Amino acid sequence: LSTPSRPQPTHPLAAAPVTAPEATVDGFVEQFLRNLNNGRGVALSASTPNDRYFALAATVRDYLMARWLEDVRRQRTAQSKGVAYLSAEYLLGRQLDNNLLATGLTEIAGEALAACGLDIDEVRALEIEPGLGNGGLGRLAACFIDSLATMGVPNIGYGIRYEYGIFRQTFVDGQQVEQADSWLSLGSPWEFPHPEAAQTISFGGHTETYDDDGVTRSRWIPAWNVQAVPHNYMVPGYHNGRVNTLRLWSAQATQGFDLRTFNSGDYQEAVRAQTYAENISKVLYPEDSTPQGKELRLQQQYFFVAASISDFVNLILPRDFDLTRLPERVIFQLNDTHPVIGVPELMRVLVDERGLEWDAAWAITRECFAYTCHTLLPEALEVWPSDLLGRLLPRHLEIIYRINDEFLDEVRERYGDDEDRIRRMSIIAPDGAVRMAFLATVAGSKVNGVAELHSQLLREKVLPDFDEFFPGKFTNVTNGVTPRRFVKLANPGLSRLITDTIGPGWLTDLERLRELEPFADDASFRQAFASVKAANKRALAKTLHARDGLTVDDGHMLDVMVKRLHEYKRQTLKLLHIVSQYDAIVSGRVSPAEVTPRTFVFGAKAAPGYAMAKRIIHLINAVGEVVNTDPRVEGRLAVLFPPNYNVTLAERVVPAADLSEQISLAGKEASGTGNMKFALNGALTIGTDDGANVEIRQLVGDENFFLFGMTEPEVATLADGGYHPIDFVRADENLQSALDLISSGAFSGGDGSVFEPVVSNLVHHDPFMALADFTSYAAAQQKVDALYADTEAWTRSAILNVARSGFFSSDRSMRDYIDRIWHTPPVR
Ligand code: F58
Repeated sequence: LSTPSRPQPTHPLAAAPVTAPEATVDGFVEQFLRNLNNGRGVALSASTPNDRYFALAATVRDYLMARWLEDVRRQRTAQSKGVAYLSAEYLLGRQLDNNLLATGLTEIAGEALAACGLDIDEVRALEIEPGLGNGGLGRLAACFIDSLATMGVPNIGYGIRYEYGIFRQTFVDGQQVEQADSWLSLGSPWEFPHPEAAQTISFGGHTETYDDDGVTRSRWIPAWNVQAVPHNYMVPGYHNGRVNTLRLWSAQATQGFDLRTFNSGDYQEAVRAQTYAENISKVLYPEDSTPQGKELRLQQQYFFVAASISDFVNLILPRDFDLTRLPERVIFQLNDTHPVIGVPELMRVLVDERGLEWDAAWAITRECFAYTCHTLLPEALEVWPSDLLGRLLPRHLEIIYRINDEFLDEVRERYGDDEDRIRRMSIIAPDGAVRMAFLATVAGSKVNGVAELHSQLLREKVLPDFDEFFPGKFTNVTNGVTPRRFVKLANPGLSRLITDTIGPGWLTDLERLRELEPFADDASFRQAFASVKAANKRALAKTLHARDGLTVDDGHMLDVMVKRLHEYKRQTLKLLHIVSQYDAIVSGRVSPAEVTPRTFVFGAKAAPGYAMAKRIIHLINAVGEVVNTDPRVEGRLAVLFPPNYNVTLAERVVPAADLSEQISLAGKEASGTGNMKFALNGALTIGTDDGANVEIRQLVGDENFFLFGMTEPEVATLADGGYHPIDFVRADENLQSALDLISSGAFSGGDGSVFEPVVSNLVHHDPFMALADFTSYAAAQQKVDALYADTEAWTRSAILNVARSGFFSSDRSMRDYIDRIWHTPPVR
């Protein structure tokens, strides 16, 4: 059948390429007003702030549109390999400023709005950031897609359009209370929904075999399905005219599904079914570091992965594409184990739907996936009970069993009947659960950790059998952060100073920051650098005052710990040190005048079900309340804990910080990425030899980094010999006294029982050895004070941190992925 031919366009405009509005103030004003009038249906004089924000966003979109359409076209016609990044989380942050920056229209937009009698700062303040991620893993995905667009690498990011992102955190009496994050309530100007292009995603049911011309084949007879509606977002490169796509899927009930029930008269049942389907993309799981073994989560994972694979294979590739050549066209990068169900899904598509032989399909699949691991905590490795998998995805479970059988045959061939090893390496655990990290490792062409130390420990401690079995499969790619958002946008003052000093170009070639090194010895540069830092502190003070009514004192060192609240990250270690300093003052051991004035800033969300983490938040707030108001402190110490730490706040806090706290127990933090942002913005790090701290210290130099604590092998030795935290309490009277002060009820109105669970957990268990590292931490903090007292020396170190941190650009991470894992064409 040939499709009936359509009449060809005759109007010259219909055939002309799409063009952008004129990049002038007049052009911008005209487009802005058109969007306000035609897009929002209001006159400027009658517009609300939200109307103006939407019209401004639409205008920026209009400038990007021609490039986007061109890149989408290019991607479809390209013969070369692209990257499909599969991630359950994207912590994007605000879009407006980033997209203005990418187009180079920041100044024009400001002038255009001013010419309309509007203040662009007021308009931009209305944007609600899409918090579609928990923390580092989600933010990393956002940095990576920014870098790929900036480097001109064809990429599509796939994920879930959660209706509710990470919860909004408030404090009530110092305790965390979660509120729903209805980020879409006023609409979302950056997305392009395409309900007409929805994919049908199936679940449940059973499998059966059938005879296909003498060959026995399997097929899946699902029980129910939902629609996956794509929402497209532009991902513009910086000043390069490229725009990639982020495609987030939203779940919608299939019409036929509820209509059947409705026709049979059960309206409520029909609505219930619809709600059930749409729940899939309703809310982001707020767990960090440990996964939730919930059915809905598995539904989410399969939902977005199946939609994404189908999108790529059935829609992006030409219809007649020979799938044996799929590895020449795509690499599916698995952002942790959340998308690993994509492995059996691609097998199902190739074997059941496209009729390929199993072996051929497996060869293709193994080339098309690569897996990034982001953790070292054993409890964080995802497993799915086989009964759950069998109920929700019966065909996938069969496929996983066969993958495992064939893999274990290979293991037997190599090692004989080493049953111990076979049990250790089986994708199916003894209790029948499916170990997703093992499946990813067996299927992936490459497996990478996210910092040198992490990759080493991954090979040696988490997956040693697999490292031995698959030589060359394991590699490292150290994380990075995008300098566009975290230097240029977040720190315009520093960016200007850098450009004035070394010229432009560093923002896409961050190693060029090295050229700043000689200026560390230039007094006038140091002066300029220090005044940028001071201005950033004032800006943060203004933000915190307006946002939360908090006060930041002038002249204080800003000592910052912002990250998810988790015991392994050891916010308690920092808190114990604050308490011990307070204790030293109120007990008269030191006079306030001897204490370096410091403001401690915390930012942290606790997983709603993580009771200990929530108690620690409560304790931080309680300590803050006492320390901040005790006249004996004479204002030398202050503890600030602005609620709801998010990307938007990070962009304010990071450039203002003097000291960056990266104090996890060695061997627990896979990489960290906040650590990189701080170093790039001229904060000095106090940190353990953990994650990417190791590489930061190597690059910036020991003398510009405050190292403390046990190394990973020392941690292992202490654990092996039996760790008794009480021994460390007895050995350090400051520590003992700080713990006693908490136990006495000094921070809980005299009631020592309130924080007893925190204290006793530390003294009796201390699973992350905070007490063992306390003495060393306190000593390192004294060195901090000493250096800070020498302003010139401190500033010199801060400058060297900036100059030597260019390695931590996510552009470099992307180059490493390309060279070591993706083997996509070289970047032009
Ligand atoms: C983080 N993982 C690591 N997981 O903890 C951090 O060291 C690393 O820098 C970062 O990834 C990027 O590589 C992380 O953020 C999660 O948030 C998962 C969310 C879903 C459940 C399991 C944890």
